[in-house]
Amino acid sequence: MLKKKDKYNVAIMGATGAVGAEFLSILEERNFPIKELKLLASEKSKGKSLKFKNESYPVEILGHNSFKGVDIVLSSAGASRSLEFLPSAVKAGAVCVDNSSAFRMDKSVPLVVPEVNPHAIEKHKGIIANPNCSTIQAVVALWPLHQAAKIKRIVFSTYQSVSGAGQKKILEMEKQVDEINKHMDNWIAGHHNVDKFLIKEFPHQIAFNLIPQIDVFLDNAYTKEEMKMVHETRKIMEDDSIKITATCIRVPVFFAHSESINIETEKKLKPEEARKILSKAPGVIVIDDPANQKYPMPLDGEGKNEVFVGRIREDESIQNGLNLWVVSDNLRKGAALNAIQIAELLIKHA
Ligand code: NAP
Ligand code: 3JM
Repeated sequence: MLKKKDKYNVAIMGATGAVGAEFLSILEERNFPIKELKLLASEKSKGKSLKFKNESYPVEILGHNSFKGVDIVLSSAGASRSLEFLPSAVKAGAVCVDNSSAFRMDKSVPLVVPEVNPHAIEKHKGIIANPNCSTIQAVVALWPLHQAAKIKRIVFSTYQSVSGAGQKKILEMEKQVDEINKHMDNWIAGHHNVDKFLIKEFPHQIAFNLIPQIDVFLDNAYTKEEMKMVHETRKIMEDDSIKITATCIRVPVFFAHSESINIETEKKLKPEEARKILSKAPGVIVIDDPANQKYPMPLDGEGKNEVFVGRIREDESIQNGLNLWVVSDNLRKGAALNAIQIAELLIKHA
């Protein structure tokens, strides 16, 4: 349990990563009540320091003894590091908000999106899980519609940016684009493949391509990312009866994930009603003016905190169906911002 204080000792696990950078930027932006800030990463970051509020903070190597005196841990150093180190943080008395998939489906761990199920944090035993980036932006948009018309079935198709896979993947796409730009005069089919040595992080070339695989394949032929969306959505919306299927695609976009979402509802919901509900929903901005070619795009979502929804229209193939297009910055609402909002809820309830 977090004890009420004016300011808190905060540790960031994975501070040097893509999510870590957003943690620092959002903590500063929201003037989070920090007393002491501890930045944790791997051996590789030994000697590095990072800026926070114009001050330089040294990066420390993560260990089981890193958590003495820490009140809140914001963790984004991968699932295996969360499994290994968060129990030590809890033992030391810290409350942890974990960005990885390690504990999300654990029945004793709340999985929280503050706009949807803030009450769930109350039952925490030291760890609160932050959902997957694609799940977060989806449920922020779907929850108000579920409350109005009860969603029976969801079909997710995602278009996920490379930043969702970490800094090395961002750099890999940059290098591949650079390489292809060298041969810009050769705009004929068959000339847009990069050398094999430029493909290390993703299973295939990502520049000027799409990869229909995010995370590993499971026995049911879905990827783990796809099944994360299925299970996490049901847990957050507290409704195991919703039928869900997902296809997750990596696209050559640097920041912000986009999703085409098809829903079937119990009650009829007209597109104009859905638009009205969503325009009042917390954390949502509706951009839906097809006559003027206005709809959300990843470049609009980049660096923003909201979930943008557009292309709201009837699914004419069924009785009660809607299609939506949902865009959000995967490193902000999809990761760091949601985790910080959870920490703010913890403080409010302390
Ligand atoms: P990233 O850019 O690759 O950064 C990884 C971070 O983890 C770095 O700070 C790295 O430190 C640190 N790290 C790696 N191995 C470590 C070790 N053995 N000990 C201590 N620190 C270690 O990845 P990212 O995009 O920031 O994502 C980090 C994690 O956050 C992901 O693996 C995932 O679990 C989670 N994530 C969640 C969401 C979400 O949807 N909620 C979105 C993205 C990521 P060094 O720099 O020292 O190597
Ligand atoms: C997003 O080290 C790991 O296994 C992390 C893999 C990962 C995850 C995850 O499973 O935690 C990379 C990117 C996620 C996530 O949010 O689920």
